[in-house]
Amino acid sequence: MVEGRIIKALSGYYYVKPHQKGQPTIQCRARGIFRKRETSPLVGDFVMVELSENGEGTVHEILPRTSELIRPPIANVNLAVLVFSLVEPDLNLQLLDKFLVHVEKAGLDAMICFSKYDLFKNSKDASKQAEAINELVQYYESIDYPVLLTSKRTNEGHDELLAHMANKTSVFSGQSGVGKSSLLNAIIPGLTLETNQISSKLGRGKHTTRHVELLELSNGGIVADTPGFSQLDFTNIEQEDLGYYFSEFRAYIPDCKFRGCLHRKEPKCKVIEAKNQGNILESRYEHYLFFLDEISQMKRRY
Ligand SMILES: Nc1nc2c(ncn2[C@@H]2O[C@H](COP(=O)(O)OP(=O)(O)OP(=O)(O)O)[C@@H](O)[C@H]2O)c(=O)[nH]1
Ligand SMILES: [Mg+2]
Ligand SMILES: [Zn+2]
Repeated sequence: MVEGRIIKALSGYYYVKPHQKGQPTIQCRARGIFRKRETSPLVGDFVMVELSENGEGTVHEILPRTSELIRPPIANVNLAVLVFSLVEPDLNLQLLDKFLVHVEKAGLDAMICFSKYDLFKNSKDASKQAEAINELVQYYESIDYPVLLTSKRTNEGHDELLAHMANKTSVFSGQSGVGKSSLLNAIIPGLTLETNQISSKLGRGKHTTRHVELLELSNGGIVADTPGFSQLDFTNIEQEDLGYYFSEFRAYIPDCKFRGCLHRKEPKCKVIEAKNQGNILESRYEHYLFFLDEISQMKRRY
């Protein structure tokens, strides 16, 4: 048996890089038993591989995971880098807050890259919006999510981004077309991931990246490029728990008058008070209410 890490999954094959230096990557199938147990190997998994005579292998065992994300599908990452473009496609704060809920639930650290900063600065209402963007950066930083303004053109934010990813496994996630692969190409010398213009008619990306793949950084970090997506649901989150995944709500929740307070209209709700006093960002609170409804509607459907 060879021990290694799945660095790529594509068309039913898993590509395993052995831990032992200098050994070539092994193309593997998974054992049928995984399907029956309803777990399947994920990129990022540490696995035991059985070699067959033709040089291919079989993923025999998945070693215990330290973390796991369903979207994008990946295991054993420490840091989620949420890439959200300021323009083209337009900044989608609701999706950003949704990602953050999932990342909190999975117990990962998160940071935010507001990408295409060069395009934003050249856009016609940049001066009008600069203040709003600045406030967003400060707010998310204040709740412990580092924020960078990045551009593949000007290299802004690249050194800081690399520093955050040193000696960790990170995953780039965000909608199609926000520039995940472009940013990776810009920060990793020699890398040529495929990228594609966004559709001018629809204003969104064309789902260029189709698989998850781990890439090595020269600072001991490993980073995954992933396919963009915009659908993300809450199948595994209860209404009562949602507030805890909004990290800045946590400090207020124990002081709400009612146990099980959903911070909707309840009297003496400390979360609502904090929002009214300007300590919780209005858009974060609105997204919280929106997600609460989404969860209750999903429950009714099942
Ligand atoms: N001006 C400018 N264009 C950018 C920047 N980053 C990405 N782009 C462009 O945006 C388009 C989409 O970039 P991709 O890197 O393919 O986006 P992606 O997030 O990997 O998209 P998927 O693989 O579909 O999820 C390409 O045409 C890029 O050249 C940037 O910082 N500035
Ligand atoms: Mg891509
Ligand atoms: Zn409350």
